[in-house]
Formats: sequence, C-alpha cells, structure tokens
Amino acid sequence: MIRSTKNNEYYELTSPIIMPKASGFLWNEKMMVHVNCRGYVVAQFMQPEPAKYSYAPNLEAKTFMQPEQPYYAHHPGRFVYVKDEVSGEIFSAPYEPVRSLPDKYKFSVGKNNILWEIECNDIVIEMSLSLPKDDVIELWRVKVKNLSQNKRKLSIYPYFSIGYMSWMNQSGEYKKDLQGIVCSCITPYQKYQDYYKNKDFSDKTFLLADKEPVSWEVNQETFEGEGGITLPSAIQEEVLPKGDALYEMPVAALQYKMELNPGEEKDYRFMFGPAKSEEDIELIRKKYFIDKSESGDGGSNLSAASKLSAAPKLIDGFNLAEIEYAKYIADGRGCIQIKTPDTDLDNFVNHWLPRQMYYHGKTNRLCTDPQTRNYLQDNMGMSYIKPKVARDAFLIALSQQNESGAMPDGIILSEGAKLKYINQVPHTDHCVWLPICLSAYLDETNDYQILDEKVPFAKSTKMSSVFEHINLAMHWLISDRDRRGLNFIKQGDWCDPMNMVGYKGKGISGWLTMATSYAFMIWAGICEESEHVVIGKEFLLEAHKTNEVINKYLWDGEWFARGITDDNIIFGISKDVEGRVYLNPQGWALLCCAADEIKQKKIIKAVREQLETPFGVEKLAPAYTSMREDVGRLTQKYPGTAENGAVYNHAAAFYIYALYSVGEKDNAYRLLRKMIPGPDPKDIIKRGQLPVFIPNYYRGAYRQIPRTAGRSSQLFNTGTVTWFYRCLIDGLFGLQGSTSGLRINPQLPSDWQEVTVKRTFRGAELHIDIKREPGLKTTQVYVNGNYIEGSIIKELKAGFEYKVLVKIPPSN
Ligand code: CEZ
Repeated sequence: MIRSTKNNEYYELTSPIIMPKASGFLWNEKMMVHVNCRGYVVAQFMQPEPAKYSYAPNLEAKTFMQPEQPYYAHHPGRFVYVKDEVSGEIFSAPYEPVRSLPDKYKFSVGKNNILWEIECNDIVIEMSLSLPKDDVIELWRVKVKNLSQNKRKLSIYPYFSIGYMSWMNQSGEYKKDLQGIVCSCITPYQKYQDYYKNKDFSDKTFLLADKEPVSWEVNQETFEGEGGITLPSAIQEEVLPKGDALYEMPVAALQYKMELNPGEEKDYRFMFGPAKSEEDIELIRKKYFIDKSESGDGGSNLSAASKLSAAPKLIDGFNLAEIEYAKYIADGRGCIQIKTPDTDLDNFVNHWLPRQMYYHGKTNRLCTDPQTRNYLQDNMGMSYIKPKVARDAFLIALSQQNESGAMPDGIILSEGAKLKYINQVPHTDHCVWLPICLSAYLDETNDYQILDEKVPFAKSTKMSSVFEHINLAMHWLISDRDRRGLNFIKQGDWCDPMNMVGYKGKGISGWLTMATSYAFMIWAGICEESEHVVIGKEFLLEAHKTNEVINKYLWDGEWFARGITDDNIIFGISKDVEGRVYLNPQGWALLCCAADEIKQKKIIKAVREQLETPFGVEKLAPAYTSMREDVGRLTQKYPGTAENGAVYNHAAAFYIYALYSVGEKDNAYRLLRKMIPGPDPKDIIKRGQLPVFIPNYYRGAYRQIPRTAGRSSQLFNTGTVTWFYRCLIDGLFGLQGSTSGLRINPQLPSDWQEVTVKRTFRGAELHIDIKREPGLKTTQVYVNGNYIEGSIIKELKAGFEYKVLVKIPPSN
C-alpha cells in the first residue's frame, strides 16, 4: 500500500518489494543522502569537492549524480541484523541484506527524516534517519520492541557499510574511548602537489554509538565469512570476533544483546559520517551525545562513560539537532498553499515541491561549479522561497561574465574550484537564462534596483551595472549567429549531449534561436519597466526579426525543426526516421510567439500524437537507436533514457509553461499532472517512485520499448521543479507578480469549479477563493469584498492579510 499520512508529513510504502527503488533524500548545505526503501544509501559530502565516506566495495569513478542508480548486494547501505538467540532465526531491517519478507513493513519518507518500521515474528525494529543542520553526520535511531507475550533474548547488529576506501591506504578499528568504530584511509593520489591538496581531507569514517556494544567487527571478510552478506558467519556466533581491518576492506558492525520482557523496548542511537581526526570525532561525540539537561555546562566534567548510558529524557545535541534540522527544512516553504479538487496535487505542491526547490537553491546540487543554466534556474526558484538567495546568485553569476558578454559554462562557487566534466565542453545557451530567470525574481519582488547594482566581469576590474551586463549578454546572442541569423550551437545548448551538430563551427540550434527570441522579448519587457524604453523597443524588434528567421528556416510543415548541422542538414523533421520531432522547439516556438495560431494547433497536435505518453511528454521521438554523427552523444544514450527520448521533465515543464502562455489550460494541466506519480497506485508502482520529488526523467520510447516506459530515474537533481512552480504561479492559478501588484489570471482546468490559494506576496498574505460564476464573461476580482477594476491587485502592504474572491466564467 502507498499513501500519504493524514497530516501529509510522510509518504508511506508498506512493501519492500513492489517498488524496490522507491527512495527519499535528505540534505544540508554540506551533504546529501539518497536512501532507498531497502536500506541502500548513496551519500556524499563537500570538502569542498564532492566526496564519500561510505564507498562501493570496489574502486568507483568520481562523477556527478547519475540517473537510475543500480543497487546490488554489497551496495553501500545501513542495516540492522536481528538474531533470536533462542530460535537462531535471523532477519534484517529495513530489508536488505537478508531479504526475509517481514510480517509488517513500513517505509515512511518525511521532509526532515526517513523512517522504517519492520515487524518479524513479534519483534519490531524501528529505524529513523535525520541530519543536523550544519554538520556532515547521519543521525540514526534504532528501537527494538518485543510484541510477543513471552520474554525474548535477542542480538541486534547495526551494520554500516564502509566499502573500498582507498587503494593506497585503508584500515579500521573499534575505539573504546570513542565508543565507536573509526575507519581511516588516504584519498589516493600520485602527483606530489595533490598531497598538499588532500592532506586536510576528512579521510576518516566513524560510527559512534550512544550505548556500549558487547562486541564489534571491523573486517568485512571476517564479518561475512562463508555465510556472505545475506547470512554473515560472524552473527551466527555468540559474539562478533572484535576484529580490525589492516589494509583490508573495513565495515562498521556492532552487536547488542538484550532480554526484552513482553512489551519492553530498547532505544539506540548512532552517528555515522566523515572526519579529519579522532580529535574531531571526540568533539562530535561531546557535541551530540553529552546530555545538556543535567549539568547545563555540556557535562564536560563528567566522565564520558557515565554519560553514555544516559538518563531517559535526553536534551542532548543529537535531539536538538533533529529539532533544529526540522526547523531548517520547514523554513524552505513556498509562497502558495493550495486546495483544489486534486488532493494529491495539493499534497505535492504544499509539502514536497518547495522542499525540492529549496534543496536546489541551498545546495546548488552539491557541486562547486554548477552549470550556469542550472545555477540560474535553480536560484530562480528561490525567488519564491528566499528571494535574497536568488538575488545574490544573479550577482555572483554576472560577476563571472566575460567582457564579451558571453557567460561561462559553469559558475565557480568555491575558491580554487575548477570547471569540470560537462563544464569543459562549450555550450552557447547560457546568456538566454539571464533575463528569463531574472524576470521571475522581478515579478515576485519588484526589486528593479538590482539592475543598478555594479558588478565586475571575469578576470577584469571593469564594473558595470546588472542592466549593462545583461544587455551585453543579449548583444552577444545577436553576434553568435550564422549569416541566416540562426544561433550557433557549438558543442551543445540546453541539451548537453547534443555535441556534434555544430562542433565544426557552422551548426545552429533551432531551440536556442527560439530561446533567444524569447529572452529578447522578456528583456524588452524589463527594459520597458525600468525606463530603458529605446533599448526595449530595440530588442522587441530583434525578437520579431528572429521569429521571421525561425519561420523561414525551421518550419517543417507540421512542426519546427530542432536545428541545422555543420553540413547544413536540417534535423528533427518529418523525413527523419529517428529523432523526427523534438519537444523543445515546439514549446519555445509558442513561448517566443514564432508560432501563429495555425502553427500552434499543428505543433500541439504533433506533440500529442507523437510525444505524449501516459507518463508525460517525451523529449523527442522516435528515440535514436544508433549513433548519428551530426547530432552526437545524445543519440548514443540508451533509447528512452535521459535526453534520448525520455519523458525529460525539464523539457516537459518548458512545454507546459508554453501551453499556459497560449491559454491551453487543459492540455497544460493534463501534462503537469502526469509529472507527479499517481494518484493511481498502479501508476506509482509502474514508475517505481513515491510522489515526494520530481525525477529528471521517466523512461520514454513508449512506442518503441513499452516495458520500461514510465520508470523513474530516481534522480532528484533537475531544473524541472522551478519551472513546475512557475507553471502554477503564472499559469494554473495565475497569481503572478508585476510592477504594479499581483496580476490575477487563473487558468483552471475546465472540470474544476473552485479552488482556494493562500498566496504570500511581497510580505502580504492573500486568502484567495477562485470560483466559476454562471453567466460570467470575464474574470472579476474582489478584495475584502470590494470589486477592483482590471485584474491587478495593487498597493498590497507587507504584514497585511487580504480576502480575495476571484469570479471566473464557467468553463465553455
Ligand atoms: O545534465 C543535465 C544538465 O544538468 O542535462 C540537461 C541540461 O539542460 C542540464 O543543465 C539536458 O541535457 O552529460 C550528460 O549526458 C548528462 O545527461 C547531463 O546532460 C545531465 C545529467 O544527467 C544531469 O541530469
């Protein structure tokens, strides 16, 4: 069974096998843990580059977070083996590695913690994971309960995987004074320069316990023995061998023995994470496990040992950290609380969507050089949550602009960081995101003063205003075109792996030319509002000219082409067998107004017939099944995955936003709804993902490979979420900010009669009822009972509450 709890604080799954990849994630600004329902965990922290403290059992390539993370028996995880000392029966919580099906099972994904409740043979194991707000530590609780009518003799074995830490040096041992296991390694390197770079790394991994174990084992092979990970030999003995690991693969396994009377329960707490030194680990122990209530002075004078078996109601750092973390996550609330006929949509929008946006804005996907388009779009989302964060991000990004007007492929966020991976491949689209993302910030805050902020350029002392910076970027887009007026693509645009269309310097991107036209339109609007009227008119003209070029060279008759290669081959057109129609040119042709009404109808028809699936709208179809050397790496991705024809939600969100921009409210809502798993449990199971985040894609190639279609990538790093939010604010509910106030223009799906929205806007709180009114021709807005002329609510004051009634015409 899959359901949201009454207060929507958790999404619950009551089987470990119907959705084996179902997952949740927790983060703070230094770390992220992605946890699946069976106990497997992908975790990373920043030092400042991403690093691990629980590794795979073999050497693993350092890379960015990948979609469709494969799991396997020795995949890193956090488990508790349970042995009935009388019957010898063994099971493990949450499910891996023993995989004995429990009598009862519950996986609960929360916003600031993740819970499991496992019942086997009248023994209940409850596990919970939370994080502190600032430190890199996993905070685990384990509770053991005896539900049977007789006394039970048990052993439990918390098992935290360490894995293959280093080919240069790895070891581990139990440290009595720290009451925990400490494993150490040296991050491998060969160049002497790296010694100095690595020497301050947190190369230790610790597992600290609040209660003293009866035994432990730190040597993976000794722990498993011939029994293997599913039935380790060591737990079949009376006690664990208390071994260490000496350039052997370590593990962190402890043993607790207990006799539980009927109804009795026992609690344990553990901390797992990286550290530089044992002194640091000692400090962590003090900070989190020393009871603050008793002595109020942090208890430093009392011996650690006496503190360890702490008094029942503890006020220690561990508990305070959980409370503080819950506050931190709750602080990332959005600016709308909705109540619609679609309660599952309400749950997602009110509880989960802003959380995923906050994660992006606060962590920048845990990299020190986020791709420029990701950085701008992720922080665009913060305009609705923490506008100051968005403001600072725009200024940081512009300070790394070249004096030529070009934007870099990545934004350096920490000193000494370098542009890595995809940021070493030249992409031509970064400038378009400046006005597009800034406009959402200006709509929400009206902070046009930002345009006057003086900001430097990369490697230069020259300072210019934000307005001049963006104006320069717009001129750069005009300059980076071929003789037809179409924008070059070099080795990629928004589509990263479209790397061979223009690497010879001639190929153009149809999508980017449309995005450029849209950026010009948006910039013209911002110029207009900031009294740069002449420049505004200039760019409006540029947009019109660009739309003419788009229609001249890219219209294929029923839809728009994706681009033209170095060899002047137009692709993404009806005569192509694979990659015949791409979604992005269609959506952005609507956005930049290049498509007149006839063309709008044609492209919406083409998308619906060729790209729409039960799981959303695909990025292109048919998916490529072989390399196309004048398109590139994209065509080598497995058909239906990622950019090669998946339901790539970011592209789908653009299309949905575009549908709202041309008033296609029912088409837009249908596709928006398909982006969230469910509400039908069969759909959630097919996608294999709980509706607690939007993944970057669901498998596509629906008409080619139906078996895997709809499967979630489980990758929650995606620019989709901020655009989904814009679709709600600017489209579905039409509660979009403007210089003169809040513009009311709802586009409810035809079968909705009424919704209510609590909208926080520039410090004011608006309680908005939107209702269909029989016989009404145009929308009418009443504020505190007074009819207001037009559709903009003006002079809203921060700190004030307003009751708003919006009457809308009946659906035709
Ligand atoms: O990365 C994303 C980028 O972060 O791909 C999007 C792009 O717009 C985002 O900025 C579409 O291409 O290199 C690859 O092949 C990867 O597929 C990346 O393109 C992709 C990563 O999977 C992260 O999703």
